[in-house]
Amino acid sequence: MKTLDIASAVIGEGAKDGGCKYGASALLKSGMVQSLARAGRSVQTLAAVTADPMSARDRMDVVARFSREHAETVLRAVRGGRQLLVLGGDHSCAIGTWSGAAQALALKGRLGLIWVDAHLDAHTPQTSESQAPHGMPLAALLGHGSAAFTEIFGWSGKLNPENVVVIGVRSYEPAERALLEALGVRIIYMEEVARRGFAPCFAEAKAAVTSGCAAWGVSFDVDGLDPEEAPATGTPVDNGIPLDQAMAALSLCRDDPRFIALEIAEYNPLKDFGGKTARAVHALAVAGLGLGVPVPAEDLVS
Ligand code: HAR
Ligand code: MN
Ligand code: MN
Ligand code: MN
Repeated sequence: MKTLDIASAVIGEGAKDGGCKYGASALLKSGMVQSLARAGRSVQTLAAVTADPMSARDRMDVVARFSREHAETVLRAVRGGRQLLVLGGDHSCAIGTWSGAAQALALKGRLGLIWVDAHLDAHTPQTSESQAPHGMPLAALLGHGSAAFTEIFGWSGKLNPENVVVIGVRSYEPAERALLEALGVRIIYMEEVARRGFAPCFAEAKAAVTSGCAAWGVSFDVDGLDPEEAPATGTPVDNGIPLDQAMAALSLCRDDPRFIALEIAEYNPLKDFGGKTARAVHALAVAGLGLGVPVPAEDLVS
């Protein structure tokens, strides 16, 4: 079994409410390494990459600089043959995560990605009303938006539309839907998840993103989950994915040597009264990356 590296993406500057900046350190403090170790993984914690404070420069620049540095960390881990857990951070961290992963694969082949989220995250600076960078990472990875986001490592289009599936969506603006539809990205809206169950949708997504790809990963925005089970997130949206279904689905990542990284973003510990959402995040990580029987959320983190 590969060693598991944990990369801390210490960034909240991509969101209006910067509380996600403290997500990674809070998850480590609540025993993420121990949760994964108990699930049979040998874990190595990488030096955290931290975004510059906003006072220094403009929001887009902060995210661009952070993304380049975080992408290098991910590149080294994947090239070194390690599997990765990326702890956000607001979801703009995905720009660096998957740029680094795509660069690591380079000539080996394409990268597939399942994007679990209540949102589409497919804005460009031209279409975003909020101008919030965490609403832009998926567009950037597909080659659309600010060059500072799309051109990391000097090339654009880190993801191919046919190898991306977005699941759990229930809040978006028309322009981002139009972009993804024009590109042909498969979007599984929450109503379809509610009808079919999350695990069958995830299995379909896995088949799509792994076909013809050298490796694949999952970017999991905590707000994809139902806010009753995971309230501590920047922008909660009602009627989300049940935690038990998310755990069952993520266990489909296990034992696939091509599964290179799980990213969990948008956890805001400043809203996590009682640690309920931390428990949910631990459960997701163990479900996706652990060995043996998946551990119920209640048994993780005291
Ligand atoms: N679509 C909205 C915007 O662009 C909100 C998206 C950002 N929120 C997230 N991303 N949590 O998943 O402002
Ligand atoms: Mn998101
Ligand atoms: Mn979201
Ligand atoms: Mn509900």
